[in-house]
Amino acid sequence: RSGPVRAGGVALTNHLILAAGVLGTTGASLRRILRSGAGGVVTKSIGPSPMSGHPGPCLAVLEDGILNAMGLPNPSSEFTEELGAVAGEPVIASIFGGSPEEFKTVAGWFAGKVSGFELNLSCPHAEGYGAALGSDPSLVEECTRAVASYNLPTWVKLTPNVTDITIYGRAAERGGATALVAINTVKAMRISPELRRPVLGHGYGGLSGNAILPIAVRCVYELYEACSIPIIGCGGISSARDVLEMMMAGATAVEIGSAVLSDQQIFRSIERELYAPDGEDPTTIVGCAHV
Ligand code: RRO
Repeated sequence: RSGPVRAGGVALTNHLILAAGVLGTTGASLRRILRSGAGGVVTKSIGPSPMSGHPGPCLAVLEDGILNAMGLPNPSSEFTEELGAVAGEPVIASIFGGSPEEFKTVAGWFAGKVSGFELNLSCPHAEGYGAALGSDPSLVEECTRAVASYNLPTWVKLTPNVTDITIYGRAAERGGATALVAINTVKAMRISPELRRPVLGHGYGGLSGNAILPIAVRCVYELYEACSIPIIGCGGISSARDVLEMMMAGATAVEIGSAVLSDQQIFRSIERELYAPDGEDPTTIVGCAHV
């Protein structure tokens, strides 16, 4: 089955969403992922002015995950031109800024063109953006309030790189968030002994993929216990079993990122397994998520 699903005010065609940053830089790639079985898609994060990203290498494939320090590369307001290709589809704009005012400006470019917003308050390697704001509860609340003023679905993506993620979940909830997304990447580093330097040009970066699934499940569970808005689980999901695990932790829907890079048909295969004709609806099996 892939019927209508609601998550944090957004109407999706199933519970499986493309995570921000992965293949979300053009309208054509977003449309291709929607056609390949995704119930919704999140764009690459867009900010107040164009950025070219950090010096390379920006991405390293590890045994159990991916380490990146892309550096928020994005074309800023010009990206809205890509949205014609996915008009009327479940598209969520990932946005970032350095202040509540900048968040509001960027959200304004997308209002009326997307199904909702996902505030990126969680990039681990973005000076002045991302987790720099997302680890200050009052800034989380103010940025959320600025974007929620458009009265569109407003999801807030949280960083795991804090001692108590529930403080930030509750701050976003106070600011008017309609859902929490947990988690962004885990701050991490690898060094090449042969090259005698970090594998990434930036030094440290953000870890995604299978290695971070247990951290993401723990964060979703803690947020589910502490907050009353829906939670979108994100981090290391690559199978229908992982989706069910996230739902048992309290997720209403899930986002899939790294796994899409090695298998562009992953949405279709997870969808087939999750909604097998002889299987039960996963939400009724789990039956615990906030709606
Ligand atoms: O572009 C990036 O370097 C990046 C972002 Br905006 C983010 O939110 N998380 C991440 O791991 N990388």
